[in-house]
Amino acid sequence: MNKIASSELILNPNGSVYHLNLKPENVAQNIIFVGDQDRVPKVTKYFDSIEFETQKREFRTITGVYKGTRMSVISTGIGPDNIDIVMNELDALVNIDLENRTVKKEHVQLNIVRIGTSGSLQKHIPVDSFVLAKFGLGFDGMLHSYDCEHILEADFEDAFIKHTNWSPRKARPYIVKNSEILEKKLASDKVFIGVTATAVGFYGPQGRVLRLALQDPKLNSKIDSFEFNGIKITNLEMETSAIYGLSKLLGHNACSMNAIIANRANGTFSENPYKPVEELIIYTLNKLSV
Ligand code: R1P
Repeated sequence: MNKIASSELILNPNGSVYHLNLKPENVAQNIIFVGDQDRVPKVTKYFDSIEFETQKREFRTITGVYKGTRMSVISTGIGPDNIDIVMNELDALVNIDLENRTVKKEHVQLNIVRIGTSGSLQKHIPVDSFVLAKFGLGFDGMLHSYDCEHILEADFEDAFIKHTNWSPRKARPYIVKNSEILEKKLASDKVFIGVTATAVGFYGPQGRVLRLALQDPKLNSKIDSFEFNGIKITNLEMETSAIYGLSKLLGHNACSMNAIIANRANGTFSENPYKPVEELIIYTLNKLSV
């Protein structure tokens, strides 16, 4: 078996993985990702018991038990570049023997659910509602660093590229499906099911203009009007496509839930953005523990 060099899989002196600061025994099989490190205790305050807590940079983890289910809540910070770190290190914790630096024979499959915040792109999806992503649509290009074509929805991508006249100077948009098992657990009539687009920045990459002109000022309205087999793009944030792509490649289940705090189509922002996030936390925890 090939050993993974210490320059490739970096461990801290106590044997924990480099950025997440975690050892294998510190993580549960059920994982909740949040963006904001301060959102981690907002989830775990509902836990019956807490067994472990750590933080390094923006990566904060609390592991405990909610209604009999062991869960780890991990903050990913902002953006797909961070997701690359979190997903690879998390997978290493369960699927690589860190002492021998070899891939384990038995594959462990994680269940990963994001509880995030996002902007709606459709007028009919209002602020304070929830969106579950059936697909992640990545504008970030991160996934293209991996051998990934076999997991992508090529026809869907081609139609999107054609509809938006996507600039070849930007990374090719990629589309990855969620885990149907997790979607079944998390869906209800309280949740819009849609396509979550993931941008690689907050301002220009999401069509926001402060002082800089955009490469394509009409991009957001082209995204709004795009439809493929009756499916529309519902919302925009900065992590879902990267989570879906790496989860699929690494053999994990993933589903992304977002509280809509802004509506980009009608220019509204939630009067109290903490409220839908709190409600989404409670909703998701209860669905996951059934
Ligand atoms: C931008 O403000 C951040 O908020 C959204 C975006 O995806 C990005 O991470 O999600 P979180 O609230 O989960 O961080």
